[in-house]
Amino acid sequence: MTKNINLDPNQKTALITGVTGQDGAYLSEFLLKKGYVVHGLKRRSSILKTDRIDHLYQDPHVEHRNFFLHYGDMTDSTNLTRLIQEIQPDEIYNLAAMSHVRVSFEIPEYVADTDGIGTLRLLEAIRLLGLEKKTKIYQASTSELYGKVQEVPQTEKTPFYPRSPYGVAKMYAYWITVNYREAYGMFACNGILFNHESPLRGETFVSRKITRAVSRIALGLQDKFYLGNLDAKRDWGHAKDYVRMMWMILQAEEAEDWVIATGKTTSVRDFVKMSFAELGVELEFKGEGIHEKAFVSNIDNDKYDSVIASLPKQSQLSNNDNRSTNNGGRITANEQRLVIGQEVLNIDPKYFRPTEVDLLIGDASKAKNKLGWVPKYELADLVKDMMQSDIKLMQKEQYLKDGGYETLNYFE
Ligand code: NDP
Ligand code: GDR
Repeated sequence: MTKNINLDPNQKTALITGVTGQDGAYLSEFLLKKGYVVHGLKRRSSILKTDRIDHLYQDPHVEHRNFFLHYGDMTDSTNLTRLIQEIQPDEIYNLAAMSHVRVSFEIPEYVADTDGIGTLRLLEAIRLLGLEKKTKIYQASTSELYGKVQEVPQTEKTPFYPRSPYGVAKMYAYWITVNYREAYGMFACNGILFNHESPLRGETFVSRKITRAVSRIALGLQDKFYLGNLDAKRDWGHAKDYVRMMWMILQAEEAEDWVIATGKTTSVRDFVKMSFAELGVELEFKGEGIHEKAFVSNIDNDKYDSVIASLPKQSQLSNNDNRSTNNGGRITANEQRLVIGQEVLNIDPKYFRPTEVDLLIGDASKAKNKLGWVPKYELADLVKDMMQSDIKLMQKEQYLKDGGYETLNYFE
């Protein structure tokens, strides 16, 4: 039995599934600042995977806590029902999901169970426990529902055409949420959120994959990197803006479904260019299709130096780094800098998807007019935030290497 629940009857209580994910971490911070008691559902894993929320962690032996973690899984209805019974939440934010679109083609049945039926399990638990009038629920719906888009831009009324097992599972979750609202009068809402990123974004989503790789290349830790479809266009926002909207959706007068988007779309290729531009580096793209490559075409040395100013003086090359040096395998800060003509990006078809979503751009007029949705971050701010964070992270890696410790990289 969980202790210290609802110490203050005026305090609101929230349950966040997917608390260890990007959005779960930002939402936890946001709700704690608002004075909520926050309960998070985390999966058992063989190593600790709580990096994103470690700064919020509270020692279970301390009294008067306001942040609790519980073991659980979206595939286990007895666990979900018991936790909801114990916690009696005012608000549930269902963020848990296998959220990687490409991976959903590999494990479609698991995705249907977690992302689709998992949502039903939560809704049923609320109903079985007689909490329909007490507990509001937010469902993390997605622009992937639009898939092969039937209209540009996409609104709450645009028909769905999902293009992946992930999108199809989320479509079930979307409609079962609407159905429970209509059938049982529950305050159940879908936030149809377009792509949102941050320094906490998972490393294998394209934005973070790019900012990590560009930072590593700039620091001489890696020569180049590989992507799939550079032509795909996404409506990218900052996760901090989007978790605020999740909360606002549950504070609205009526339970409804909402599109949350910036209304601007950008290609993956341009996201790459913007990330390099943060270092004062311009790229030229040559070739077509799987033969397309990107090369350094210009470097603004002042800008480059200002970003990389705190570089350590020397860095040791790893065994598989084939950049040439003239001092016996060690490179100086000067030699680490990128050179004009350097090939930094190739295409690897393994990152293509069997069915792709080519273009997403959302129209969030309803949220703007009725909820006062005003995002604080532009795409340029987002890219800057992510690049600054990843440069710092990779500098840590460089210090480790310089100290003689082994560092590994994953190319997913
Ligand atoms: P992440 O992938 O970063 O986080 C997903 C979370 O779900 C993690 O905490 C993960 O746990 C947890 N989880 C996965 N499977 C299960 C399971 N079977 N049982 C319990 N927990 C599980 O996603 P985001 O934070 O980016 O996204 C949050 C939600 O919003 C997701 O539902 C996603 O589909 C949706 N969404 C995201 C958008 C985006 O652009 N970020 C846009 C629109 C919708 P673990 O850490 O153990 O893996
Ligand atoms: P997405 O995000 O599929 O939109 O789903 P992702 O960043 O994975 O892909 C965006 C686009 O980039 C293209 N791409 C690559 N993608 C990845 N991951 N890796 C690559 O190497 C690569 N090269 C090109 C993709 O083909 C795609 O077109 C995200 C997730 O957060 C979902 O959970 C969420 O619902 C949607 O956003 C909205």
